Amino acid sequence: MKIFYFASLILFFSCSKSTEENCFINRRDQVFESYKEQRPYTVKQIIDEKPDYLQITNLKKYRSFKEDSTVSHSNISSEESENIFKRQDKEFKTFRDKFSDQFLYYSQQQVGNALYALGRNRMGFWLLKIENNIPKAYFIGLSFSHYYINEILEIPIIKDGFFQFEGSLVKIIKVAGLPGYDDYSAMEDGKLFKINLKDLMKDSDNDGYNDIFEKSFGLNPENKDTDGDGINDFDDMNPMFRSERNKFTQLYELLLPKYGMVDMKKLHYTFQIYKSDCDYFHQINSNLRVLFIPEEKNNQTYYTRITDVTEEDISKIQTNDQDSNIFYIYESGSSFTNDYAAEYVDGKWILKNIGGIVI
Ligand SMILES: [Ca+2]
Ligand SMILES: [Ca+2]
Ligand SMILES: [Ca+2]
Repeated sequence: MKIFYFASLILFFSCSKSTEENCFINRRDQVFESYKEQRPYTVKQIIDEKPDYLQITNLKKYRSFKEDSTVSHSNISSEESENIFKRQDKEFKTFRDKFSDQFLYYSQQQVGNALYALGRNRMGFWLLKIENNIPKAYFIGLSFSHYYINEILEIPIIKDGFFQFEGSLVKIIKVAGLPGYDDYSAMEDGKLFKINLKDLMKDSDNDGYNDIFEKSFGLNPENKDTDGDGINDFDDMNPMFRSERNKFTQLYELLLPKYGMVDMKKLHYTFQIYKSDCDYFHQINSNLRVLFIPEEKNNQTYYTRITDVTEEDISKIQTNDQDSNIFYIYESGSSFTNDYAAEYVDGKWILKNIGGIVI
């Protein structure tokens, strides 16, 4: 009895404290996460931790990473990227019509009634399929921190019930002092990767996202409606957490990126991903799809732990000792930070940009 009481007391304190701790910070404590060099995986580690559904064999003849990756993805000029989009528009018109510009498209193939392609976006690689005019995307769950898929594939991507592609095992080294710059190199070339289509397309709860996607990002593959708010994962703009409306959720909503006229509801495979344990942030009503990654590495999924999928962060909220209506908050990306003072007046936030850095 005593033990039970004690345990529940701890639980009570840890719960009631957590929103405070996870959302607010004292001004002097606010420091940038310092750069930590992470040691890249070895080939053995990649193979040991590879997903069960993935088969890897060695090829005798192959296109190397060096031959295939003539331009690095993170460092192309705007002119080059414009050319890529023009080429994409022409070659992959059917896919762009259905999926819009949610992906970069590679290697399409017609199989019976279905048209397939390999897609890549910020979150990772996908198998795309258009059948009877209906587009579907299946997340592959292979981190680009470990796997490189050739942009030019010389083999059919669909064969004998398998999705197959050639590529390399790679490593990414983040370069200190150059945010957003990744040094990307091959450890072993000449790999053939194969995934059974049945494993890849498995959608246990039939909500429109394959199991691999849901497991990779921490959604529930056995439940159509992970957060139980009555909106299925596929249609939910914030599928992990129930939305609430209060002062601080409103502050976080104000800091979300704006995409103007684009109807983000139609883009089911485009998510903004944030690393945060703050309940108020989790509870936002969002116009764009959001997913959250726990701050502690141990609580993250395997996929998000090894893959850099966050594009920007929004900080905890700093309080002001002198004025309880004024708060400070900042947003940061790989090459910028914006600092704001936020004042809550008559049920509304007034945001003032008070500084920032652009690199
Ligand atoms: Ca599902
Ligand atoms: Ca689900
Ligand atoms: Ca939901």
